[in-house]
Amino acid sequence: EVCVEPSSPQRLSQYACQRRTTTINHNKIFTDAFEVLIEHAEFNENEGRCLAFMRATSVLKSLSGAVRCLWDLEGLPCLGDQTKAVMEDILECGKSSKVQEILSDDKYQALKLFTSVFGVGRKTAEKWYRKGYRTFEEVLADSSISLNKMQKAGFLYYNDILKGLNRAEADVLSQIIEKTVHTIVPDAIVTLTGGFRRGKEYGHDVDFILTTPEQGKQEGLLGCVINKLRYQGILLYHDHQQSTFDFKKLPSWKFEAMDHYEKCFLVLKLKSDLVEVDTRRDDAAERDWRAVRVDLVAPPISHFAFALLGWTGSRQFERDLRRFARHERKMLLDNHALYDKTKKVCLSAKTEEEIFAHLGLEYIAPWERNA
Ligand code: DGT
Ligand code: MG
Repeated sequence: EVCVEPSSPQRLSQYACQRRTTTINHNKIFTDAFEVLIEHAEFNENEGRCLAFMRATSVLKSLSGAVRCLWDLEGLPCLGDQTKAVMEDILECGKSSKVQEILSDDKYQALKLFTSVFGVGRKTAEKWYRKGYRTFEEVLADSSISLNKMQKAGFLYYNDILKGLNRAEADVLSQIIEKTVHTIVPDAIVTLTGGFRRGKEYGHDVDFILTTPEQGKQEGLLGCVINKLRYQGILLYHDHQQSTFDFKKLPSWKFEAMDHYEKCFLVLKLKSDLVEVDTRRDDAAERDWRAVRVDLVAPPISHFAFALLGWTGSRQFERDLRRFARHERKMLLDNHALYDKTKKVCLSAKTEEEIFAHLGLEYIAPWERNA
């Protein structure tokens, strides 16, 4: 039985930026398993294994049907012996013994729990694990541990933030942010980005890009937005990072580093009278709001297209765009610019379409970037 389009395997590119991947995933049973293996490899700093499973996950997400047998994988890129062994296990027993082993591993469970707190990264989680802690109660009871501002907010609003948001809630937030921004700069451009721009139904946060038609006028905008949100009584947490952007610097092809635009990471109150917000919590506290995570990024208009392409994701799509640019085109791409190493020039762009064209890539729409 052929379950994957017969002609597609041979033509499928190894680069996610040459595939169209919607939010419909026919191979969730495999990709969910791989995501555990990816996280486990991340915790153990096994970069190679991590990358191998991320690429395999991305290929499976792009398929137009479910994989029913190993024969279906013939000719597909990025699927090595390791990934095939896990898939074989799942095809035969409905689950992977390797994944089951990780899920019941004490260290994996602790790191997974600790890194689910906003502001807690792998290193901090590892430190707490080494101290012998396995629960939040144990961490919070240790007076020698000093939490930073972000982690304090992370614990305070843990249940709310963990829940994330749906599309309707993201739309309400869009209206709030737009209204607030427009009282400061009436012609400012507010663009929803991240997972919701890719058509996802749920997200862990809502991401926006703010810019102004007049070059440079976006400077100072975020500070004003933060003040207005505070005045509205909906600002629960903010981390405002100033721009460290240098127009003369060449793009960095490394993905993991944050970009240099002015940005802020926020926790806002989403009121339930605005939308049917689910405010139920474990502690059953009576309140009419829920805490949600919002990111705002403010690039100058000259760099808007690069910022938008970079923040729309998915992360794997971004990684492969950069890898494709470097290996196939001798170009350096990041959230700020595209540099042609052969011609020794930066290629400017007003739209995402122009960036794809510079790279000699077919345009891939945001909802097809769920790689
Ligand atoms: P989610 O989890 O539903 O919010 O999903 P996304 O795709 O919205 O993920 P998010 O909000 O973490 O990030 C949105 C995009 O922004 C992501 O696809 C790539 C970009 N981005 C976020 N963090 C970083 C980073 O540390 N470095 C770089 N280069 N890009 C990032
Ligand atoms: Mg997001």
